[in-house]
Amino acid sequence: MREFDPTLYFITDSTGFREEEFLYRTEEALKGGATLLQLREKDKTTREYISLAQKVHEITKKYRVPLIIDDRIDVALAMGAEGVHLGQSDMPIHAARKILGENYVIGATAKTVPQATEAYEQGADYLGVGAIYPTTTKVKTVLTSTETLDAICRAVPIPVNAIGGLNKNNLQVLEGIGIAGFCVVSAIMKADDPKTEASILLDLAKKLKEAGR
Ligand code: TZP
Ligand code: MG
Repeated sequence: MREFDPTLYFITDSTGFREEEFLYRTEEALKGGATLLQLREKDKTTREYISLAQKVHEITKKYRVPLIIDDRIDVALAMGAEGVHLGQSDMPIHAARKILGENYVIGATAKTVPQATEAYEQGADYLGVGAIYPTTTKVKTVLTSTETLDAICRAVPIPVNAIGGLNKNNLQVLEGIGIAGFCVVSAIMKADDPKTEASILLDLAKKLKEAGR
């Protein structure tokens, strides 16, 4: 399996940014210490998605951070990303694993313990669980309680990341839960200074992981 560190998982959203600004912010997040990066595009054509992914990949390679592509196995294969992230409406994990083989990171969204154990049994490498808080990022999701997050962490042996509305001021609810890290979109994407924000969040993520052991 490919190595990855889910401690501070930055998920991008290019909505509202010129490409240059988007790529700059993405690089700043990596400079600040984001340990894993997901390109998440919902409105791009396949060609646009691949083109942007190639540009982002040039950046992530410099920082030796794996690039995960949201939803699209074909895009990941076409441009040589390190992995994909699949939700409950995307390709089943076992089918994705069959196509991609062992050398790709495959992440899954899970909102319940049965979804989590199913994704694990089908070969997922990590889980994203949430939304912990309401989010301003465009997504079809429901809230997941921290009790469910805790139960999922106990139910599967793979890394579990919290996601949804998280920022440096509201992470206390994750204390004592055995997460491997957390995911943020807007906390970094929309920060005045994405690099500093990422470094603050990385520090907090490390402390949370330590406390959740
Ligand atoms: N899945 C559950 S919540 C979410 C996704 C993709 C969006 C999280 O975005 P933000 O801005 O960190 O709340
Ligand atoms: Mg999806």
